Amino acid sequence: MKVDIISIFPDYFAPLELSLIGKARTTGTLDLTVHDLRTWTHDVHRTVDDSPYGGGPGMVMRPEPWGQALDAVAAAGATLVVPSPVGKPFAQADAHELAGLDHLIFACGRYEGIDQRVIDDAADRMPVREVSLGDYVLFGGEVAVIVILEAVTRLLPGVLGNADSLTEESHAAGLLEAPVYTKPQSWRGREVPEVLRSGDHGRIARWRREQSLLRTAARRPDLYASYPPEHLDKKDRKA
Ligand code: 6GU
Repeated sequence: MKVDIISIFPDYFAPLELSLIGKARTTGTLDLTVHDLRTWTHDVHRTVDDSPYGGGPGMVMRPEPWGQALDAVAAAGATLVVPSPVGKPFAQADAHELAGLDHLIFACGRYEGIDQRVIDDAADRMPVREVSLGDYVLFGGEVAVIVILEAVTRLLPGVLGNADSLTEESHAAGLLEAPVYTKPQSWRGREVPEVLRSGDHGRIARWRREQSLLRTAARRPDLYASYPPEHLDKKDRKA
């Protein structure tokens, strides 16, 4: 997958050299380029912002550098992703959709956002997705891009060593995971649940399923309520 990120803070993306995203880049699974938006400014101050039409606080990103940046980076088949608190909430289903695309361009807004005409103009040429991470406001899209890229990269073929991880995840889709434990068996007087040490794979699967349902009902009543009833089996209802 090809990814281009455009930002006025390219240094924000240093962590994308690390860990599994770094490895995906080394192996060629992820072809990632970070661009400095100021490359496409032409004044001595390399200005990217100006005051908003209509008045109000803060500054708005000017359209000219963004237009040139997107002209330079966009190729046929690219999808533009614009992180923004006014976007559609980003969820695992969106991560799966993005992971199926060949070329993503991330446009990182700062200040009060990017001049709307940039998004409208891009939408004439390519699919555009404005996405939000949740109901709070960040300084800019940079951290959101790191979050989205992490969610997408782990879904690319070959990135997760253990293919079972994704299979299990899709089986548990829409529910929170059960608690997990490792050695030692006893720690600060707390024991690992007996069932997990039983070696009885049927019992273990049933216990995890029950814990998932209990956790989801208690912590995420919204998710629990929208869980498709046909995904509940007879044993779930008993539990
Ligand atoms: Cl994606 N961007 C910004 N700037 N703020 C946010 C956000 C994104 N999601 C929640 N708040």
